[in-house]
Amino acid sequence: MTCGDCTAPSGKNYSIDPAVNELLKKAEQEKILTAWDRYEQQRPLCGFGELGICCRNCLQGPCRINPFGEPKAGICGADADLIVARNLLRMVTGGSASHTDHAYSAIQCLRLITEGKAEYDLKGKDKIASVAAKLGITTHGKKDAEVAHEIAMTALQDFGNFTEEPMRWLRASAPAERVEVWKNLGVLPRNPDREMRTAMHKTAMGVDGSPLNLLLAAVKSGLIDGYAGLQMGTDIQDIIFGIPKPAKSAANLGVLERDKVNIIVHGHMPEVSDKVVEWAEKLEGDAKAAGAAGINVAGICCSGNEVLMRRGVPVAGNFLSQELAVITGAVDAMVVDVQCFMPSLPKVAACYHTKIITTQDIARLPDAEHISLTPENADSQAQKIIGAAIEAYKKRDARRVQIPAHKVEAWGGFSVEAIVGALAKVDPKNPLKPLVDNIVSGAIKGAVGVVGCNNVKVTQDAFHAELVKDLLAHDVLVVATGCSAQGLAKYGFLNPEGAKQYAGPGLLAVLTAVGEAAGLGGPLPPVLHMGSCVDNSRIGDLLSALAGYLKVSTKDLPVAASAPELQHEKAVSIGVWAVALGLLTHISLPPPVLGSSLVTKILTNDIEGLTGGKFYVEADPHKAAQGILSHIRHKRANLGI
Ligand code: NFS
Ligand code: SF4
Repeated sequence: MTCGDCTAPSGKNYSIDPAVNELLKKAEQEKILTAWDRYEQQRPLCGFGELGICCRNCLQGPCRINPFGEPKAGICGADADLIVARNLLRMVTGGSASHTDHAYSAIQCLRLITEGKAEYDLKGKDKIASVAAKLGITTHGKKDAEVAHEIAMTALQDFGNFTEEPMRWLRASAPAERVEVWKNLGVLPRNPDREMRTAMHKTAMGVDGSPLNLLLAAVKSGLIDGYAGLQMGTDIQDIIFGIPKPAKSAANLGVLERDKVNIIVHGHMPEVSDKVVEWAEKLEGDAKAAGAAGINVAGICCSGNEVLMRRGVPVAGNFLSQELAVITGAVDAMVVDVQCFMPSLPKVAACYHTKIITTQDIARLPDAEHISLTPENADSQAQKIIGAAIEAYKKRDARRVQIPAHKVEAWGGFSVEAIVGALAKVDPKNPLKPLVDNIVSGAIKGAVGVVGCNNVKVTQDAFHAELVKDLLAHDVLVVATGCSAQGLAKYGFLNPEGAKQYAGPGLLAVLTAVGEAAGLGGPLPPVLHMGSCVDNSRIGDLLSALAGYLKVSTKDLPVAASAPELQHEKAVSIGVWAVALGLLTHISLPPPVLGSSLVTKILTNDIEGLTGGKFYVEADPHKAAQGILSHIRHKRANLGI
C-alpha cells in the first residue's frame, strides 16, 4: 500500500477534543483521509437505509418501501413494519453475536488455563468464589483451578444447552423479579447460539411475518447480549485478569511519549492487551538497546479500558481518535484484536512507519502484519509483537512526530467490588447503606450510566460531555463505560478535581466523604469509570444490588441509561438489554427504525408496559438531561422519596 493517494483534505472542527482537532490539521497538510472525510464523501446517506425500509433478505430484491406513497410492500408482500422489525432483529443479534463471541473466547481461555494449556494465571481468586456462589458451585475442599474449571464448563454448558431450560448464567445473575417478567414475555434465552440461529431463521424470507413477534425476539437477543455477552465476559475476564481496583492514570493523545517505543492496544480482548502490557514491561531492556527510553503502552477503545481498569495503562483516545493516533507519527505499533478498529488503519499507517498488527484469525487486515495470538502461545506471540514494535521504532521519522500536549489525569478501576469496598469504609456492616441513605435524603438524586461510542454523525465527545455536565450539576451520580468513559476522561470528569468542578453540592459532599473514608485524600471522581462495554454488566450488577437492598424492581430505581453517540450494533443490543432491565434508555441517534411508526412506537412507548423501560430519543444534550432528570424525579416520587 502506498501513501498519498488520498485527496479530500479535512478542514472542519469535528470534535471538541483539542488534540484531535490539532491532528486533523496535520492530516489535512499530509493529505490523509480520516473517517470524517469519508463521512463527507458518503453524504447524503441513503434515506431508505436510515429509515430501515430497505430489505436484502432474498434475491428477488433489494426491495424498498416508499415512506410517502407506493410501493408499500416488497415483492413478497413484506411491509415497512415487517422489514424494519426484521432488520432490527438482525442488528441486535449481530451485536449480541459480537459480545457473545468475545465472551466465548474468554471462556475457552479460562478452560485452557484450568487444563494447564494456556499461558495465563488466575488473578481473580475473589471472583472465582463469588461466581461459583451465584452459580451454586460448591468450593469446599477444592482448589481454585478446579472451581474455575467448573465455572468454565458451566458457561460452555449454556452454549451446549439443548433443553428448554433458560440459560443458567442468566438465572444466576439477573434479579429474580426480572427473570419472572422475561419468562412471562416468553423471551428467556435457552442456548445463546441456538437463539441467535433462530433469529437469523425468523428473519429469512417467508418465515416470521409478525413485527411484534420479531421485536420480542429482539428483546431475547438483548438478553443474550446482557448475560451470554456482557455478564459472562466480565465475570470470566475478572477471574483471569483480576477484579479492577481504582487506579490513577491519564487520558488523551498527550500520553504518547516521544522518546519511548509507543504501542497502542486497540480492540476488546484483554487476552491480547494484558499480555502486551506484561511483555512490554519485561522487554524494556530490548527497547533501551534500540535507543529508546523504554516502552509506553496506551489504549484505544475497550482494550484500552480493560488495561486501564486493571493495570492503570493510560488511554490514548476513543473510537474516533484511532486514526489520529497513527497520524501523530509517534505510534510504532498498533495492536488490534476484534471489534471497532477501522479497516482504514493500514492505509493511514502506510503514510508512517507505524505497524498495524492483527492478532486474531477471525479479524485480519490486508497490509497489516498478522501475529496470531492464542491462549496457548500468548507469551511467545506477545514477545514477537513487542519485537515488531521495537523494529518499527527504529524507522520512526522524528520530523513527522507531533504529539499534542493534551493529557488529563483520569481514574479507572471502579468495579462493583471496588465501589462497595469504598462504601464499606463508611459503613463496614452495610456498605450500600451510605449510598442508599444519600439517595433517599436527596443529596444524590439518582444515577445514570453514560455509555457507548463515538459516531461521526455528531461532534466527537460533545454529547457525552454536555449531558454529563448537566446531570452532575443536578446531583446525579454518573457511571461510565466504553468510549464514553474515555471521552469523559479527556475533559477531567474522571479525576477528583472534576468533582469540585462539575458536581452539585449534594453529590460533592458524598463523593468527598466516601473518597476521604476510602483513603483517596479527596473526593471520588464525579464519573466512576466502570470499564469496557462488556463491563456494562457491572452497571447491571450495581443496579441489582441496589434494587435488592431496597426490595424493589430495577425498573423502579431513580436511574437511567444513555448512549449519546452510539455507533456499533453492539450498542443497540446493550440498549435493548437496558430496556429489558426496565431502564429509560436515552439515545441521540435513532437506530434505523423510523420507517415504521409501529416499531418506533413500541420501542419508545409501548414496551414500557412490558418491561418498565423504553428508548428515549433526544438529539439535544441539555434537553436530554432535562428528560432524564424528570424521569428520575418521577421514579423518586413513586418510591415516596
Ligand atoms: Ni463499545 Fe468498545 Fe467504543 Fe462503541 Fe466500539 S470500542 S465495545 S462499541 S466504539 S463504545
Ligand atoms: Fe423483497 Fe421480500 Fe425478498 Fe425482502 S424478502 S428482498 S422484501 S422479496
